Amino acid sequence: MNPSATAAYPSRLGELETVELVSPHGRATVSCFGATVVDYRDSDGNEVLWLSPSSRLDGSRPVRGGIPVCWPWFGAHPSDSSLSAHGFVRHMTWQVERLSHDEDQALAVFTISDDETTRRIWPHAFNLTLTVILDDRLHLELTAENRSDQEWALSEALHSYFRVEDARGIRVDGLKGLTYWDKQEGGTRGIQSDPLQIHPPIDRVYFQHLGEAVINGPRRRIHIEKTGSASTVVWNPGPDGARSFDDIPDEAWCEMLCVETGNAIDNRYPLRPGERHTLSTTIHTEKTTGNP
Ligand code: TA6
Repeated sequence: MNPSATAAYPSRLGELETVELVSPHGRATVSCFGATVVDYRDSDGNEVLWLSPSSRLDGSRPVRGGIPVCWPWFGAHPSDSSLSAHGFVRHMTWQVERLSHDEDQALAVFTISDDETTRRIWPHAFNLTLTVILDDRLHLELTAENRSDQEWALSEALHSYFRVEDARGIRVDGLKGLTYWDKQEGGTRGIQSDPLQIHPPIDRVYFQHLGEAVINGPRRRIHIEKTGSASTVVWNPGPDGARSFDDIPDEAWCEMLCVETGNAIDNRYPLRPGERHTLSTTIHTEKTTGNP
């Protein structure tokens, strides 16, 4: 257990500049490239997030793993297939605006706003802030501000990759009864009749999910709470899918599960000039004994 909290910058992971947050209950590392949390460990030093061993760590590509920020669109761009999936801010370097800590909590604020490069991709004035707070939990708050004179339609996600012992057969609680859009099944829709049991591959967007999701592992539960989010995305590429990603080792697919906090497809929402919206997630682990 760390004596007290600290927030240090810059440190490095590969070629990426990072911020190190330490609290008495754990530690977290955030890359300025993409404002991506690349590591989060609980008080016993156990990894909560999964980072691909073959992720690029040189800014040439978004980080594969951790919590990439998908904004201002989730998935494929709604009308322009030449634009990259999941928006552009995970491909860019954010500013470190503020670091602070007290006895128990460490905090870092990252910002990115429009410039010539972003306006070539997306012709709008905006400001985006990611606040990362580490105390006995990890909290992320993504606040978007519409600084333009037009209304936008937004979709987004905090695309969290969780480390699991084995994704096969793991149960995710909180999604029962919800309607989902199934990318794996060509965009068909279904209703989650029972608690979700993971049988990779899976790639679904659950709609109108406003509450907590819980990943039940053999030795721990991972709790994912949220606000400002109506969608939860569940993804694991499975063995065949993993082979199509050159930054995911062939056998690594079973040690990760994405349970993402966002607003996507049916939950896309308008942001009017001058308006702000905050999407947040809070993650903590709970040790369990015996069968999940
Ligand atoms: O969030 C799930 C998903 O949209 C999957 O369809 C899969 O493409 C994954 O994201 C990874 O996307 P990326 O653009 O990071 O390769």
